[in-house]
Order: sequence, then C-alpha cells, then structure tokens
Amino acid sequence: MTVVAIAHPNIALAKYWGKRPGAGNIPAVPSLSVTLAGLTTRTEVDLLPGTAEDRLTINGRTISCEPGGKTGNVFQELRELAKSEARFDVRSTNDFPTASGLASSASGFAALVVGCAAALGLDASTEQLALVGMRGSASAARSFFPDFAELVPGDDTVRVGPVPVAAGVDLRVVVAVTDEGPKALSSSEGMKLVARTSMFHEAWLAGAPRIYAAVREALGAGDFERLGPLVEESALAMHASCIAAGVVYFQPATLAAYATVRRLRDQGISAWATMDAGPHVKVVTRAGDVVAVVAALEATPGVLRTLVAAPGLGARVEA
Ligand code: 2P0
Repeated sequence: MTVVAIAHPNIALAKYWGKRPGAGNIPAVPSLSVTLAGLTTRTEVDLLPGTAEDRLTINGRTISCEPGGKTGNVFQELRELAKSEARFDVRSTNDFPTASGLASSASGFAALVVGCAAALGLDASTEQLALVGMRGSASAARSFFPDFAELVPGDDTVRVGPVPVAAGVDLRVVVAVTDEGPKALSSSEGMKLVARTSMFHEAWLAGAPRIYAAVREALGAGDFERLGPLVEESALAMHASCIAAGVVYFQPATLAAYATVRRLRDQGISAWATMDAGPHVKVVTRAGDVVAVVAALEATPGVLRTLVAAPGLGARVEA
C-alpha cells in the first residue's frame, strides 16, 4: 500500500553553517528554526519487492540514490534500523521552488524518512527519525517538529527537538521569491569552500552558539523586539563569512528586498530579514504587520512574488 508523507521546509532563525569533521553530517554549530506551514513537500512511498535498487523522483525527475550518496545512505540506515532488505520507490513533489534556498532538502528528507519508516513499519521515535534525516541534510532534522525546533551538536551526541516558546508569539514569515530557478552552488559545497578559505569562518564558529542561545531565550520570553535583531545578525554573519570566500548567494533583488525591510523598520514596522543558501529574502514579522510587509516587498524591483507562512506542523504520514 502506498504511504503518503507530508513535510514543510524550515527557516533557521539561528543558522547552521559548517560541519564537524568526520562522518555523520553533524553540524559544527547549534541552530534553531521555524517550520513553515503552507509550503509543502508531498512524498509517496512504495516498497519494491524483488528489486536491487531504490528509486527516487523529485517533481517527476529521476534523482540518483546510489549507495554512498546522501539519499542512498538514508535509505540504507532505515533498512538497518528496520532489519529489512526492502527497496524503496519514492516520488516527491514540492509546491514551492526546489533547491533554490527555500529548504526543499529539509522538507524533502523529512518527508522521505517519515514515509519510508512508515512503509517499513519501523517503530522509532521522532528524535531517532530526525537524526536519520540529518544524514541526508542536517537542516532536515528540524522539519520533523512543529513550530520551532533546534539541532544542537554535543560532545558525543546530537540533540534535536522542539523549542519552548512563550504564548502569544504571533510570528510570521513572508518569503520574497526573487528567482524561480535552482541555485548554482549547493549548501554542502558552499560550506566546504567557506570552511577551507573564509578568513571569517573561525569567527562564525565562535560566535554562532551565542546567537543561538540568545534566539532561544528571546523566543522563550516571547520578546520579539530582542528576537528580530538576533535573527538578522545570524544571517548576516553567516553570509559575511560566505562572501569572504566568494560564496555569494545574494542577487540584486536580495539586496533590494533587504533595503525594503530596513525601510519598513524606519516606519515602525517590526520586520527582520534572513537569507539562506539562495537569493530569496525571508522576513520575520508579526501577524499584524504581514499586510504591510507583503505590500512593500511586492513593490520592490526584482521580487517576483511573496509567500506567507505561519509556524507549521512537523513531518507526518497522511491519515
Ligand atoms: C540552515 N542552511 O540552518 C542553514 C542556513 C542554509 C543556510 O541548512 O549539507 O541543505 O545537506 O546538511 O541542510 C542548508 O543546508 O545542508 C542549511 P546539508 P542543508 O538552515
């Protein structure tokens, strides 16, 4: 029987950038995100009896999932946990731009893991499944949880789970889409290059844990005016380190949208920008300011359209 899994991308309020040396795709710094309702990956999974290979399509295109690659490793880990030899046939679609800095790998791996685990009848906790998702894409581990989630590397273990938030935090994310195409440089490749050649990489590794802890505290206290500047600082520090290595995800429209966000603040609107491994600008704001933020972004040259998202559900199997 076909299993259908649903997951949403997440946007980091405190960014992950850089990996621990060695295997396991373990982040070098703690991160904290908001899961975005309204942007959806839908993934169908069937088990393939009597075949030797897994199959994966994303938006109808066949994707390699050979052993040793990101997806191949995730499939293999799931088989080992379930003590199964089954192969998977996975068909995934996104209703938002794929591989362009809108975290389609996060929702993609989260839906894939939840769907494959259900197809296998695997009895595992959400935390366990999230750590399998991390092998595919570290940010995917956060999309297993609703609302706000964190991924925190420790000395011997990695912690992943929901983040407590004060009641009444009416946070919304307005995405200014600036390009419908895929990005030129993957996050993994970008991270490697930055770790090797950016003169600011060590400063990023040293400073990111402080920003993460402060973001966590501001959310817990429901202090939006403290949260906003921290969110922007995390993104700008990450991109400063990237730019020093020639890893430039910004396009002209990215800077135009960022200028719009600063102008909105001058007008007394609580809006803060964050950017990921792509040209889009995600604006963190409050529910009551969404209309003004959308209008200003849609009037910004180079902004193609906007998407509005509230905190969303974690990855799940469709009932
Ligand atoms: C994040 N990003 O925390 C950061 C901020 C992009 C910028 O996680 O190499 O696709 O597959 O673990 O998770 C995007 O990177 O990277 C990402 P891999 P991933 O959301």
